[in-house]
Amino acid sequence: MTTHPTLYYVPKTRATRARWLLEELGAPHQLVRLDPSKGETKTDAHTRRHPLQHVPVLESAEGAVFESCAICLHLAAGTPLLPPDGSYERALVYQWVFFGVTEVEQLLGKLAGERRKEPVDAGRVESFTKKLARPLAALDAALAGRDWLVGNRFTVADLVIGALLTWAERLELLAALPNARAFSQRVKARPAYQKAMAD
Ligand SMILES: N[C@@H](CCC(=O)N[C@@H](CS)C(=O)NCC(=O)O)C(=O)O
Repeated sequence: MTTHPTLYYVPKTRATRARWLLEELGAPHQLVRLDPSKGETKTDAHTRRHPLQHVPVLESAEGAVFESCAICLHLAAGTPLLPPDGSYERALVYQWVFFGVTEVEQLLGKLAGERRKEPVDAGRVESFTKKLARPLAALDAALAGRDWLVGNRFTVADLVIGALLTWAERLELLAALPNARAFSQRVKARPAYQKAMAD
């Protein structure tokens, strides 16, 4: 009997990337939704899957893999969502994935955290907003005159950056960035994105 990989996830977190990618691929899989408020990410079983007790984790017969972008790049290998190994386009996919998680994601997380605090520290909010301006403008420029970031078809780069730019849009950071805004609309129109976000 073939066992399909299992994705352990929490809705509307970084696990959504892997959840969304599985929907894009139409790949057979099982989903296990964990509820952190019930301690379900802190169990011994989940700690064996992820040493930091985080999601997502993809588990297959060979073992568990964590880190959302590693899971996405692994699942996309050999599909149109990831250009051929060694190609320039593959390098550009890596470029945007790492750009997303190192230059954008950390700051978005800090800004979102600051905005949730009471009272809000306006100085810190402004500082994170300012730091985000350059990487977000760089993405806006990269998207000028094109629908997708690499090779003008949807790839893992668009999925990772799409998850971040839709988040940036919810934080109202795209007002002056029309290409990024239009990209965010294209991303949100994808049925696989909608399915992954509907949990
Ligand atoms: N760099 C990791 C981040 C994983 C992470 O921080 N996951 C958070 C959700 S965004 C989590 O598991 N939270 C649940 C918990 O802490 O119980 C990735 O991209 O997979």
